[in-house]
Amino acid sequence: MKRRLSRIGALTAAGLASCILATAAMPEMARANDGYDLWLAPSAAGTAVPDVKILSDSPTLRIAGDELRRDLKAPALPVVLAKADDPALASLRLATAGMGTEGYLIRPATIAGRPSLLVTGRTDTAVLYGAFAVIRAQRTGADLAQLNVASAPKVKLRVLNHWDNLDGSVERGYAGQSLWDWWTLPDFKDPRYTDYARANASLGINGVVLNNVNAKPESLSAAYIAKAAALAEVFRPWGIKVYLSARFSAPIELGGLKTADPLDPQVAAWWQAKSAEIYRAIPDFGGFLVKANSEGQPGPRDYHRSHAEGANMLAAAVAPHGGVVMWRAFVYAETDPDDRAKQAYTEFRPLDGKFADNVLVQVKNGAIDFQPREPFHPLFGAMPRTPMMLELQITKEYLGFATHLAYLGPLFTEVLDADTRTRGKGSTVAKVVDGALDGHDLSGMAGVANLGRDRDWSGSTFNQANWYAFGRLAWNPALSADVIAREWAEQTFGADPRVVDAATSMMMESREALVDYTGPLGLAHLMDTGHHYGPGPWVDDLARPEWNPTYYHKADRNGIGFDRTRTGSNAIAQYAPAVARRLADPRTTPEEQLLWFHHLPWDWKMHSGRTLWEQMVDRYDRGVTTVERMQAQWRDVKGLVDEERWNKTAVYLEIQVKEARWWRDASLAYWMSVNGLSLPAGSAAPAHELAWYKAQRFPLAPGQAH
Ligand code: GCW
Repeated sequence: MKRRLSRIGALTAAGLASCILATAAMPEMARANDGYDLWLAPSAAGTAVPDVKILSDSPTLRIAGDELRRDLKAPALPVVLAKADDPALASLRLATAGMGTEGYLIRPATIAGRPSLLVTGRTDTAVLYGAFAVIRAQRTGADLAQLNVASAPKVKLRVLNHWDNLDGSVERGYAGQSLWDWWTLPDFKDPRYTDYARANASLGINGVVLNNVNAKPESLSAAYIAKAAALAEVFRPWGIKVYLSARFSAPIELGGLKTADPLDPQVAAWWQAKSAEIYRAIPDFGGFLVKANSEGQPGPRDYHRSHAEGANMLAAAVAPHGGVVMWRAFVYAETDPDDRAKQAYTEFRPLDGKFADNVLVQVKNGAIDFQPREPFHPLFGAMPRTPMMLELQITKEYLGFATHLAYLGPLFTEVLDADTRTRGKGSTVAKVVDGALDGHDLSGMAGVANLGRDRDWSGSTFNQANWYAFGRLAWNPALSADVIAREWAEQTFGADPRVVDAATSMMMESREALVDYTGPLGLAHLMDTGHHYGPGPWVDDLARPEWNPTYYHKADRNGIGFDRTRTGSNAIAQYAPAVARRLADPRTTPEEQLLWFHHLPWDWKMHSGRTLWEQMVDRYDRGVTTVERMQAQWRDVKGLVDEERWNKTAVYLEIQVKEARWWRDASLAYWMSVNGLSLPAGSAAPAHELAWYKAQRFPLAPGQAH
């Protein structure tokens, strides 16, 4: 049964109906559920096949129809799927102007004399998105007969970045091997590729970068282009474009040229020919993602050319075919003694206005690297003439891998809602990213995928919510994290309010708990080397200064924190004056970012009246108790969630409780060794000596190159 459900994309309608009937006969919770079907698991209650009509035929509309037939409990009204320019809709005089090419409209309408629920949009893909919106509405309790929704995506490119290597490993991946079986492609198209596309389309994700930004030149070879083309073919009817990460030195490695200098005509010609070759195989190829001059990757700086010169050369190669270049701003160098948090801004800001029209600069949410909490990146709002693409990390490299429950909705919305103040109040990162603030048509959001071949795709049920939240926010950055959490929980676990309430509440506290037990009050980058999993605030011996946790916390006997004000690195000057003014003073800096911006004495008085040290300890303790509470909430829903998913989650929560204590204890043992203070009354001593924590090693932890 499990297998049949999971391969549902390949089933015929008749097979489906019998499958659903058989399922419906069993008590809901007795069914094993390995999570493969994500938030799209067929609802058991649907017995009668709904009346769904497709007015014009296309592979995408057929898919949309199948999805509705599969999922809908027969609604009171027949559902009609049609493109907005279908002659049958002419008398409705639909207002399609604001829909763009991907927006949908769902509303009751009389079509061919029959009262119906109309799902329409200007393109097939828009109608498909509408069909998924109907399914979502039903699963979250809406009355379909009353449905009247118009929705268009705010962000144009809604893209997953796979850090998948050609050997099947995934950099920072914690859900098994890569989904792409490069070896058997292009011949074998695993049905799972279709299921993957379906899940993405249900969220409106419309692009996929197939390979790691630490790219191998071979990914652009003829053999791999053919493999990428096979995936593109599977994804196309789901409205998904394929992109590739490009290695900047590929003209040397693949093309046999002596240089990859972007101003060398032979180099430009090589990329033009390569792009033409790709477009012959993949006519709707999206374009290139590039990590250049970052962490050892080659780039234009190797030839004393700017990032703009590098990006524009590639942009010219894909422009005739309608492609884009997503050029990452994640750059920092050990040769630059300046604060790492400042380096990307220093390098990129002067290039504003110099990028070609089809280039987006892709910027991580914060200036360091996907930490559990970072202030928003100062580049947002600082390059008004350049489309700024937001890069979020869905995979939890620094947030407990697959095992810790950390719902990232609040992290994502925290950055989207942050006010850059670059054009006065309300200049939020969301408005920079969706192009509204500075008037860009081209806009994008990228999420580093948390996907692999684990049956549940993401390594845990709750990690699926992070994929879900990314997709929903890329469609509409104004959605709130808790609305998304609830909506996901309802579709994933069913409508029982006890389960939905528990799951939503656990999710909404989880990220803050993780911040508390790993690095409260603005501390960051305290993890151990290589694997980035457990604590290592003591690490101070790595080759590059800015790889050491001690570089970030600067703790000594007198105090802790990174002074980024005028007396320190003055990184705050990279923010708009209104923001910088607030951050200049520790009293007006948000306490959760305090030690990111300030170096303060251990006895600094916090707003609570506690000393900084007391407050830190309190936060570590709060982190642990919150996870214990999450565990108790999950225990309360035992028997209300299928056993398979309940058990795995319960065990993962046990791991998380154990490891939250480990993080807390190791961190406190280290801070005490530095500041010579003791723990406030009532706070338990660490379970081990500091030396024990320092001795822990995890050379084989997943997600690293071995
Ligand atoms: O977060 C760091 C990771 C690297 C990653 C890099 C990047 C793909 O530790 O594994 O490389 O960022 O974003 O380029």
